[in-house]
Parts: sequence; structure tokens; C-alpha cells
Amino acid sequence: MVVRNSEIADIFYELADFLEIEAANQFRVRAYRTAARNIESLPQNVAEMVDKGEDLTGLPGIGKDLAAKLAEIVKSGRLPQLEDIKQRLPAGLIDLLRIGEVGPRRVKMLHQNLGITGIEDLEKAAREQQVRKLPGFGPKAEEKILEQINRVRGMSPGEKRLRLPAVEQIAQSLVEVLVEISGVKRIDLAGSYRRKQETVGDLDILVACENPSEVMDRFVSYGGAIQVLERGATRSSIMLRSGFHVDVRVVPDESFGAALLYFTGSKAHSIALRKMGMKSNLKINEYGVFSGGDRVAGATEQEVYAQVGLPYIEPELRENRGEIEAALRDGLPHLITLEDIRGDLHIHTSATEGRATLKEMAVAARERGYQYIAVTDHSRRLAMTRGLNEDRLSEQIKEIDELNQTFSDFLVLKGIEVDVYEDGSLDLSPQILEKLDLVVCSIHHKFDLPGEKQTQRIIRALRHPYFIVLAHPTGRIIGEREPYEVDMEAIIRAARENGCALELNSQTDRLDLADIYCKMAKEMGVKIAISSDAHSLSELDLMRYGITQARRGWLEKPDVLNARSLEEIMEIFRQNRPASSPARTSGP
Ligand code: DGT
Ligand code: CA
Ligand code: CA
Ligand code: ZN
Repeated sequence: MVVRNSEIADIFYELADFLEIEAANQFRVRAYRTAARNIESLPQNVAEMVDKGEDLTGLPGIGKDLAAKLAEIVKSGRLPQLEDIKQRLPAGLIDLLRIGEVGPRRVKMLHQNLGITGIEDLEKAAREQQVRKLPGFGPKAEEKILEQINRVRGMSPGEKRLRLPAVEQIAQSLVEVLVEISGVKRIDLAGSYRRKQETVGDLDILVACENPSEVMDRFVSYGGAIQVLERGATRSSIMLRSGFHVDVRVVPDESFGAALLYFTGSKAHSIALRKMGMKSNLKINEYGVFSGGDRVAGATEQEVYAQVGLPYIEPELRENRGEIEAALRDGLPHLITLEDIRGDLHIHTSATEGRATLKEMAVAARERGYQYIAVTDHSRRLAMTRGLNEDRLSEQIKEIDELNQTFSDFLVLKGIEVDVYEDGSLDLSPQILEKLDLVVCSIHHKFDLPGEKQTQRIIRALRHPYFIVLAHPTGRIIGEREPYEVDMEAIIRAARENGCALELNSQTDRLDLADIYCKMAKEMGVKIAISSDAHSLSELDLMRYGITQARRGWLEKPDVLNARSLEEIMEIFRQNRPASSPARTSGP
């Protein structure tokens, strides 16, 4: 069986986590994470490259040492180094990583400061309020840890939540198999995947087919399965190599909509619907809507919603966070779509960490139908990425002016992703920032300042006259790094007072701002920039994950900065500048 890129990436991610817990060199930890991320987003299959004897050191972030490790994984399916480190570390420490609130950095701290070696220890320490005393934790984190411990206890061993692109790959290959079966009329992906939750616990697939037994046979003999967990007449479950589970259910046509609604969830949304049904003496379940003994609806989701007097509700909204109340008063949001996006306000070029040149990025963005992109390379403090100093930024500005001469229907905006220091000051002088159209600010060090200090740091930066967008506002890396301990409401308020926007970073390990904060920002009148933070041409397409996260956050076209036309956005930037300083790039 061919090893998938996502499986290789998982091994590297895991190794990076364990190395970090062991307090290994940060550079090595980062090298494995970067490699994992690159491998995940590669168009070609690494295992096939190894089989063909191709040179892996040509891949981004892969040197000789990592290339040898890749070959080892492809050939044996294992990495001895990972197995060794698993032997060395107390087994319980590894379990701690399954707690959403706890990444490797926190595991290390819990172990070193409180002697915690497993979930039992952690629970005890949290109940005794010892955890909140550690730097970067606090009472809220402690509470969430206790919640998460309960969740983890209900999980089967080896269960691991995957991010959307990995699940997408899995779904695609399974659908390819299922669609070949004769009599299959319809295949739908349900569950948290359809709701586009940032991580997915297991994949739920619904199939409409006249031959349920053939669907079951084909599914349980799927090549990627290492174990059949259940084989029934109309439902089966398998476990993939990564430990990820997939459920398939065959459903009759007349109840397909009811089943899709039920298995899309969320559970809280379905329960709320069921309660509404009960008030009108309707029974709603996965088979349909029943009045007395009669089925009155079930073939489509619309039909089921209509029975309780509701319009169709988009899957991303189905979390019982007010969507039913909004639907009842005809106040559902018109959710943003990818087609609404006119440009990208955060991308990197080969001047710093990016892999493509300024021109290549611009051409690729234009090909995607955008009117503009803002080039926002790193500033000098990030020496590791060859961050730009004043001189190099001036050169880039000149280069952009020249490039813009070649376009008549597209504009490259001059920007920077400037680092914010611990005291809230910016890494470049106002004299150079003044020459830019767009200043994006972000934090790349001192992630674990106490909440009050971190909040003040960001608010001070937001007050800077040239600040426009706060990039990846909470700094989280899903499953790896916890969000900063900040007061988001205070930050959003400060953004509003200073005419700033917050970014929704589309990198799938960030998806930062999270959905609930997108909604909070919208309600408080702060705009969101949905940005790809692309480091390569193909990463421009990450935008679609930002869009689904934005939809989960109820965002509509007017809430999104880069859904504005070039003229509108230039006007917004102009208004944001001190009166003495005109915008720098003029339209095509
Ligand atoms: P996941 O897999 O943890 O990312 O999240 P989901 O939402 O995909 O949850 P899952 O796979 O356990 O179940 C799929 C859907 O099935 C869920 O969203 C709603 C529905 N469901 C599961 N269990 C129940 C239940 O006890 N009651 C109701 N009303 N619905 C349920
Ligand atoms: Ca699921
Ligand atoms: Ca499931
Ligand atoms: Zn960036």
C-alpha cells in the first residue's frame, strides 16, 4: 500500500512534539514541523518519488538527513527515531498531547514544574488549582483542561483529530472507491467535516444505494484500512493507518435528507430541532419527520427544516449558537463565499520565507481572478526568514512599482508583516512604514507573556498610526501551540477604536481568528481580512479554508476587508493613514 503524504507528515509532527517535550534544540523541532507542513501540501506523492528513485532533497525544507528519513518511512512504514523517543518518554506524557488545550510546550512545563507524568496527575493538579499558577495558564486554561480531560476519557485510544486537508484527501480516495459501485446514486460527507470544523474526529459518509451489501463489502476491504471496527448490513466502520476512523452508512432515498441532517449535526443543533418538532407533535429522527405514524418529510434537508418552519441552514452554522433563533426571525447571515474575495492581503515572496518570486506570486494571484495582492514579507527581527530591513524593503518597493507598470487590471500593494516587540513597538521605523499601503503586524516571539501584558502589547501596537491588520491574532497553532492568554474583547475594542482589522489566517494549522472570535468581531463592528499567508503559489489556494472558517464565524461580504474592490480598499487604507501621508500606490 502506498504511504500517503499526510501519514508521513503525521510521523514528523509527532516526532517534533516529542522532541519539544524532551527540550530538544528548537531548530530541530522546527525543521521537522516545517518539513511536515511542506509534505502535506505537496502535489506529488513522496512514496512514489522514493519508488522511482527520485531525489527528495529537491523538495522544500528537505535536506539529506530528512530525505533519508523519508525513504525509511516509505520503505518500512516506520521511523526508528520516533519509536526510540516514545520508549524514552513516560508514556503518560504522550497522552497529555491528546488534550486540546495542551501542546508540547505546556507538557514540558507541567512535567518540569509540577512533576506531572500523565492525565491522572494533571487532573489532580488542576483540581487543586496548581495548574493556573504556571506561567501562561491561568484559571480559564485550567477549567478548559478539566473539560478536555473528560472529553479525552471518552475517546478511544489512538483517536486523533485531523485537520481539514488531511480529511479531504481521505474522503477523496474513499469517494473514488464508493462511486464505482453499481447502484450508487449519491454520496455525501457529513459530520464535523461537512460543518468544516477546524479538526475532524472521524469521517461520516452517507451513501444512497440499492445494494447496501456491496457498499459494505467494498468499504471494509478498502486498501487504506488496517482494521474493520464494525461490519453491519447498512453501516460499517474502519480504522485507517493513522488511527483515524471512517463510518459509512447506506440510507434509503426517502430518508436521505433526514439522515444527512442528523449525521451532519452538530448534535446540539439536531437536538434543538427535535425539541422544536416536539412542540408541534412531530417526531424528528434520522429516518424522517413523523406525524402520528406518518412520514411527512425526509427526502431532503429543506423538507425537514420546513416542517418546523425554518429555512435551510448552512452546515457551517449548525452549532446551536443562535442560528435557529436567527432563522426564525429571518435573520440568517448571507455567508461569504470564495467568489466574493477580490484580493489577498498577506503573502510572502522569495525575498524572505516564500518560495516564489514577487512576479510569480502576482501573476498567480491575478490568474485566480483577484484585483490585488499585498506583498507582506517579514521584517528584519525574523532573521531566520531573512526578514527585510529598511534598505531591502525600499528595494522591494521599487520592484513593485516596476512590476505594476506591466499590469492594467491588477495591482500589487506594498506591505509588510512587521514584528511587534514585547513593548508593543514595531520592528521598522515610521519613515519606511509610511511608504507602504498596508502594514500587517504580528507577534513571532514571547508567546507566553502573562495575559494582561500580552493584551497591552497588542493594544499598544494597534495604536500605531500605520497599523492596519493584526495577523494571526491569537498565535495558536492547532494541536501544537496554545493561543496567547489575551483578552480578545479588549483587543477587538482597540481594533475598532483605531480603525484596524483582524486577520483570519487561512493556513490550516492556524485558522486564526477562530470562529467564535470572528463572530465577536463582526458583532463589535471590526472587519476581518481573510488571508492566505501563502509561502508558495499553491498556498494561495488555502484561501478556501479561511472562507469556511469565516462562514463558521457568520461572516458576510460586508464584514470582510478583502471582499472590497481595489478602489474601496485603497480608500479604506487612505482613511487609516495620518492626514499628512498620502497612499503610496495608485490604481491601474
Ligand atoms: P467529530 O467526528 O468528533 O469531529 O464530530 P462529529 O460532529 O462528526 O460527531 P460524530 O462523528 O460523533 O457524529 C456525527 C454526527 O452524528 C453528529 O454531528 C451528530 C450525529 N450524532 C451522533 N451522536 C448523536 C446523538 O447522540 N444524538 C444526536 N442527535 N445526534 C448524534
Ligand atoms: Ca465525525
Ligand atoms: Ca462518526
Ligand atoms: Zn506571514
